[in-house]
Amino acid sequence: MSSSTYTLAQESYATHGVDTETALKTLATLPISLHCWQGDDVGGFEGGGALTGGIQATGNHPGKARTIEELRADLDKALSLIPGSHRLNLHASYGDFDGKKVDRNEVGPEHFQSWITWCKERGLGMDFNSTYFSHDLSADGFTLSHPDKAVRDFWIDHGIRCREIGAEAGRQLGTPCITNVWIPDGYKDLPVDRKAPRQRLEASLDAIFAKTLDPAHNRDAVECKLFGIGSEAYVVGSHEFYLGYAVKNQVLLCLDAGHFHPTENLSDKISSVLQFVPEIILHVSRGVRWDSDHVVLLDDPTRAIMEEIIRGDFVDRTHIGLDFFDASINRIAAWTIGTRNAIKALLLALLEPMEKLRAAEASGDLTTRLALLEEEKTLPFAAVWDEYCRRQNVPEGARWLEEVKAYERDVLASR
Ligand code: RNT
Ligand code: ZN
Repeated sequence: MSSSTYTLAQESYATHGVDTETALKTLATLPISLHCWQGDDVGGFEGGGALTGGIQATGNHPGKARTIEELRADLDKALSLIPGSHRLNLHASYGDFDGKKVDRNEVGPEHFQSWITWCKERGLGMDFNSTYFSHDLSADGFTLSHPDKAVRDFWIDHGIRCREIGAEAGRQLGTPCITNVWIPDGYKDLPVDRKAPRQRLEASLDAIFAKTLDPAHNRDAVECKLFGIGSEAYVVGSHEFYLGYAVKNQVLLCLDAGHFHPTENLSDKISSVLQFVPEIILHVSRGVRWDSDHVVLLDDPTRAIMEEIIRGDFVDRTHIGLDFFDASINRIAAWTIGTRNAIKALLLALLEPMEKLRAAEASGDLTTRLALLEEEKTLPFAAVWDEYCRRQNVPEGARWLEEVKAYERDVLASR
């Protein structure tokens, strides 16, 4: 769509009291943390085996990144199609290990220096995740809550080292690294002792977080979950567990859109949680019947999440990350579709006629509130989105797809 179409759209929004220029300016300041693991089906570079921990990347689309160079090239391609300045979200299993065996309790900033430099060259911030799955010592389904102290200690060491990596990345990049803890711990079938693993998990987390790090460099997050494949009956790190832990210790809570009962919405949780924890991180994702990590759509749940962040003025306390992994389609397209959709949802939220909506609600005019919420859905959003893409020098509309197809032909096909 042309710039003159944008001018018409601008006028149309203005009649609703919305300034599209302000929306575009704000949008450009909101980073999304792109998860490295969409690029290789959560494989990582340890040369290891299968993905475990109750998460699954299904599909077999050709061209999966097999090396750090390939993953970086693919990320560069995706980033060139996504408007705005963003962040890279790394997992500890994605270190630059140079073909050597580096166990999880041995990872350090040196294994991530080339990633930090890569981010710096591109003006990206970095976020980090400790990797508590796809490992011999997580094979029986327990890590930080394991009954065997030796196993727990191994994973505690991993957690401590990951925070140090995060802090070093944050220091060098000049923006805090959010280091997230998600563990797969749980039982497929009914436990008789739900208490002891949770007590052990709390003690393990306390040990990991014992050292105070500068929040300008590293901030800690814990990710709650309802169930996983193989942990249907009991998840040690449940919602209540981590909410309690985050409130008590004032660490960040990570809310993943696929981690709740299918009839629950993440969006409703944001304002409750932020009343009691300092900040949150989001894993914007899409569960289809289960925590299936489908590519993010521009759907109502995603829109509602972004609306909450904007309406609640939570931008400064919310770190938006993505968490999906689809191996059945072009992986770069998956990144591009999901990230562009998250950004579109943010833009839609920024384009709401908030003054009018607030006034209607405050005066008890709930008729007007509903009417305006429905009317905003058919405002000329596409023209504003295309204008944003143009200003950010990325393809408008579906033109990015041609570039992905060309990359598939020229690069991915020969892998
Ligand atoms: C698993 C969690 C977790 C993982 C990533 C790979 O259910 O959502 O965030 O998806 O760490
Ligand atoms: Zn997640």
